[in-house]
Formats: sequence, C-alpha cells, structure tokens
Amino acid sequence: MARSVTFEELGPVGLICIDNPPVNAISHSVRLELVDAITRAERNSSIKVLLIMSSGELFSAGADISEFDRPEGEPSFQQVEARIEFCHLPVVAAIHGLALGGGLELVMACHYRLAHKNAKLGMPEITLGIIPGAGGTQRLPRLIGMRAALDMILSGTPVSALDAKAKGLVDEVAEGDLRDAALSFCKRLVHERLGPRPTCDRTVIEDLDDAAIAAALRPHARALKGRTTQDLVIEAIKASKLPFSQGIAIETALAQKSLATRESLALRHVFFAERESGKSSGVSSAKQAQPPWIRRVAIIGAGTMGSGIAMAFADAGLEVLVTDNDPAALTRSREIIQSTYASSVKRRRITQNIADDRIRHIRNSLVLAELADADLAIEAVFEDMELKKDVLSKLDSILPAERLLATNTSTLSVTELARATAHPERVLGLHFFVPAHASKLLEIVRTEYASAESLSTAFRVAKLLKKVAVVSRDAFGFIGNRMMLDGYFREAEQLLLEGATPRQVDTALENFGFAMGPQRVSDLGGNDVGTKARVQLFKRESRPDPYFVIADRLTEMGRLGQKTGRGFYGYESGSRDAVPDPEVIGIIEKLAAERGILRREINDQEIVERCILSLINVGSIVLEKGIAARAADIDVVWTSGYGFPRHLGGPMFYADTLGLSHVLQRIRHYYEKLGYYWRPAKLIERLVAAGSSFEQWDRNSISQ
Ligand code: T1G
Repeated sequence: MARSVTFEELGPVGLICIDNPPVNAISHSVRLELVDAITRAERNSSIKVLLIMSSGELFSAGADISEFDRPEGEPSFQQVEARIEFCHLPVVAAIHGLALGGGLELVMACHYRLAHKNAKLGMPEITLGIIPGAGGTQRLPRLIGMRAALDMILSGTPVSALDAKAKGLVDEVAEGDLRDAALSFCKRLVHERLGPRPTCDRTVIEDLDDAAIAAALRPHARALKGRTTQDLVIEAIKASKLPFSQGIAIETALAQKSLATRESLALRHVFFAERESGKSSGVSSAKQAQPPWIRRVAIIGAGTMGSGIAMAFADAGLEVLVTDNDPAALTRSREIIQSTYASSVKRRRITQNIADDRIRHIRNSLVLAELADADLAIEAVFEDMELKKDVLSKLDSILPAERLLATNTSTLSVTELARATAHPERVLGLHFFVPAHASKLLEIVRTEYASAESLSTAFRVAKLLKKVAVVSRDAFGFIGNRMMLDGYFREAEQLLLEGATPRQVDTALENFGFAMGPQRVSDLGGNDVGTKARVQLFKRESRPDPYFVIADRLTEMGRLGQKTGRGFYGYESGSRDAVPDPEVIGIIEKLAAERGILRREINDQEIVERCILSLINVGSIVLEKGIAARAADIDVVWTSGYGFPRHLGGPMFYADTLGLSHVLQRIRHYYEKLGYYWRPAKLIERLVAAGSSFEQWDRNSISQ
C-alpha cells in the first residue's frame, strides 16, 4: 500500500512529506507514518533539523472527517504532537495552500513555522459543529493571544500568511519557492544552533473577561444564531490560562462533547451531502474534471438574473458576453453590475482593481450572432415559453452542436424548451438563485434527453463558480420551488388566513433558524415575481384555492414588496426594515371571510411545526417521484439555497432528528384537520412501517 508520509535525508535536514490525496487529511495512517518518520530522524545522528511539508494543492485540510464516527486510534493527534513538541531536534513546518483544523494544529506543535505568501491558515471546526480537538484551543492562544485565537476559531475563516505573521502564528513568509526557503531556514537554524521551542511551554498572559467575549461573539452573531458550539470554544480557550496538561485535558473532554452534538452531526451531514450531491448524477468526479474547458460564456437577457449570472462568471475569471435586443436593458445591466461591484469594494470584500478587472470581463452586445464562439450559452430572458423557445432555437443554429445550451427558467418545462431545438441532448436547466453571483446553490435540471456530456459540463460550471450543484428531474417547480410553493410558503399563507400575522410567522421561523421568514422573503423578491411564476407553473399543474391568494391580492393591489415600499409589510423609503401594516391584516381578514375561514389565536410552536412538516411532506413526494435522487440532495438545496438552518441539517435530516413516526403522526393530525394537501407522502408511511429513515433510504438507493 502506498505510503502517505515520505522521509528524505537532505544533508542535516530530515524532510517529512505528507502525501495523502486529495486534501492531505491527517488520517490514522498519516499519524502512524508521521511518528515512524520522526523516530527514524531521531535515530539518525546526521539529521540536525526536521522539516514537515506536504505535496499536492495544500498543506492539509485537517483531521480526516470520515474517521470521526470511529475511535481515534493510536497514535492520537496529541501523541503525534507530543512527539514533535518534545523532539530533541528543532521541527519546522512549511505551509502552502491551506493549513486547516488539525493540519494547523500539527503545525502549531512544531517549533518554527513558515508559510508561502499565498498560503491561508484557519480553524474551520466550528463550521462542522465541533471545537478544535488537537491542541488548537491551547496552543493558538499561546502563539497569538486569547482574543485573536477566539476570533479565528469563532469565524472559522482562514487568515492570510501575512496576517498570520503579523499575529505571531508564523515566523516567516516565503515569497518564492517554498521548499528552497524552508531548507535555507532550516540550515540557518542549524548554523545559529537554534533548538526546539515547545509551544506548550509558552504562557498566556492575556485575560478574557465577559466584555471581551461578548465583543468577540458580536461579529458572528448571525452565523452562530441558534448554535451552541461557541460556548464550548469559549470554555476551552479560557482553559488555556491553565498549565498545558490541564488545559489540553479540558479541551479533549469538550471536543468529545461537541462531536456528539446533533448540531455537529447535522453540519457534518451537510458537509458531505454537498460533496456527494454531484455523484448521484452518475457523472464521476473524474469526468467532471475533464476538458472541454469553459472560457467564454454568453448570457442572453440583461435583466436582474442575467446580470447576476454574468457577475458570477466574471468572478470566476471567465469572459462573458451579455446580449439583449433592448439597448436600455443593457445599460441598466451595466449599472447594476457596476453598483454591485462598487458596494463590494466599499465593504472591502474586493479591491478596486479586482472590481475593474471583473467589469472588463463582461461585454455587452445587441447582436446575438456575436456569441458564436461561446463555450456555453445561458438564456435568462423573461419567463415566457414562446420567447424562450425562440431564443433557444436561435442559439441552436448559432452554436456548434457540442456546446451546452442552458435555460435559467424556474417555472417552465425544460423538456418542452429542449424539444424546440435540433439537439435536445445538449439542453439543460441551470437554475440560479437570487442573488445569482452570491447564492451558493445551482439546481441542474435534467430532461429525458440530456446527455452525460451536458451533465458533466454543468457540474464543471458549478465547480468553476464555486457553487453547490444538485440535479433535479424536470418537473413542476423542480426540487426547491416545489417544496417552497406546495409546502413551506403555502402553509405560511394558510396560517395567515387562520389568524397569524406576517410578523408572527416570520419571527417564529427566524427564531427556528431561517435567515429570513417567508413573507419578508416574498417582499424582497417581489410578490409579483411569485404571482407571475405561479401563472406559468399552473400551465403544468394547477392547485385549488386557497393557494397564495394573499400574495396574489397584494400583487393586484400593487403591493409588490420592498421595490414599491409596500407588500406584506410597509417599508420607509430607502429602508429595508419591515414595518407591520394594519391594511394587510384587513386584506387577509377579508380573504379569510370570503372562504369561511374562522380566524383564531395561533402560537409560534404550531406555526413552526406546520411550516416545517409541510416542507418535509412535500420533500418526501419530491423523493418518491424521483425529482430529487437523494434526501441529502434536498437538504443541500434547502440549506444552500433557501436559508434552512445548516445546524439542523436540512429538512429531511431534521425529520430523522424528530423521528419519522412522530413526523407521520403529526402530518396525519393536520391531514384530518386541514384536508387533502396534508395527505401523508407514501414514502414517509413506507419508511415508518419499515422502522427506517431518510438517511437509510439514501443509503439503500445508493447501494442499488
Ligand atoms: N477529511 C476527509 N475528507 C475531506 C476533508 C477532511 N478534512 N476535507 C475534504 N475532504 C474530501 C472531500 O469530501 C472531497 O472528497 C475531497 O476531499 C475534495 O474536497 C482535530 C477535528 C479543503 C477547502 O473543516 O473545507 O481537523 O467528494 O470537494 O472544493 O481539531 O474540502 O472527492 O470524495 O471540498 O477543493 C477541519 C474541510 C477538519 C476542512 C478543499 N477541516 N475541507 O475544497 O475540495 S476537523 C475542515 C474543506 C479537524 C481537529 C479537527 C475543503 C477544502 P470527494 P472538496 P475543494
């Protein structure tokens, strides 16, 4: 079996190289071989210094997450780190790419640290619902101070090599070849007779009072809403004031505790679900990495979505051509793009140079034929079947047959659109979410005609754009919108008719963990957009009344949402703060009376239960109809595209958390109370009868 750690003698330097593709995860076998290499070096009198580096794209992505569900196995991280820290030779780490989690903890146990100028160093454990468990909460404060350590661990975001140097986390930043720089650094150590300097021997001078903790938590309040891991992080960091052996024992206990939380199981579920989502398409990750390369992209339609999609591709460094037959639309698109980049520069997310460069990557044209050399074309024109068919058939005649043609429709039949071309096998839905340049999700809508080449190109597009891709079969509303319309949003409207207020519904679901409640989302996107989309969708399948009667009435009355200053709420000009508007309650009361619905007091628990259970029930229908291939895909769609709280794992994982028999019992309760649209999905009934779960269902469907 190939070794995952190599050892090389380079004069006085013993070079230990971690080689465990794809991300040099510090697995059990890596730890075993690291200790072997250190032992060999210690026994070799010509070796005066040890250098630890890695091969491949990055230093290390940390501990092997796939090993978390089994006992750690010896040597443990701490045993390896103790061998490094108490080695009689000075040990140097040289970092390139990324050093994350356990990878950085290993580096902190070394006596000296170099980083290439483009390297990044981070502790992302909190994104997995765990605390650093390999000494990070004890050594990081010793190197950079308690406050800075708390910031790094609470944010989970890597810092640059220069920042790390400024904080005292690395000793030197290498401009050129890292290996050369590291070897000369080692030789300098030998020449200057500089020996080991165990990090654990350092003491933490700083204190961390409640004010400092509150200040450290403030910037992460939104990201950590409803979470608990941060409390364990703070407790562990505080323990760094103690002698190292005591602090590390406390960290170990807290790390074990964090690993067992439902929050961590949920976040790890989402981590792997996002990486697995591509695989259920049947297109191997190897195929997804093959050419043809995509360099030039054409966007047809310069509206809000077209402009956002153009920015997404420009952000990825591609050449973008935006075409539209309306010069005014192209001008507006340019303005949207320039103002969006300007606000990113203002918020210091990018520099002016980067903004200018990205704007230069986007060209406008009124001439459709100009896109003939595009590697990919995406139509984002108005949601009208005949208009889109016309655009796609024109593209079909302009672009070579092997190029992918995509539609950004969110409501229309992609199959019917594909049939409007001579090459339906190269037509797919690439469903972007608002804002297209920032939303992480890309729903790939496949038709019965779509070829494997087209699918793998779509996955490559997602990888290029750093988006999470999920495949949906072409059906009413695809995965996300189907569940939003037939489940979550529909139930929110029903609750309004029965007596809840928009503010009450939104607050209850925001307290549950959604970034924004359904009525505020509707006002943000525009109630008219929803109304128009439903008109299109109803051409595929209709839905009996009441079905979004409130939103449609608001649209009729011109209460379109933030863009008109009135929607489900009122908005002061220039403000996005949603202000309850008694007129809306009047509208709702009238619609309820017209339908003989008696209004009553409704508590938050019922609001959350009904909205989430309806989401789960419709999600099960989406699964049993094969619109989504896996329950985990649905979790990815809802956590990365619709704001479902990641720390609850997504609606289907959450259903397993509640227990499917309880879920079914409650759905049946609402079916008796509210009628047909609460009919329990057959899949849930089957799983409950079998004592099974969505997780089990996924495992079975993969093994088939
Ligand atoms: N363990 C196991 N597998 C991992 C992994 C890890 N840490 N990181 C990535 N993979 C797999 C991933 O599943 C995928 O597999 C392949 O590598 C490529 O990943 C003790 C306890 C490094 C930025 O949280 O953020 O250390 O799908 O598609 O987009 O205190 O992966 O090909 O089969 O994501 O280039 C802390 C997690 C661990 C970092 C690369 N570390 N990884 O992104 O590739 S906890 C993290 C990432 C820890 C200590 C604690 C990203 C990446 P497959 P990819 P990418």
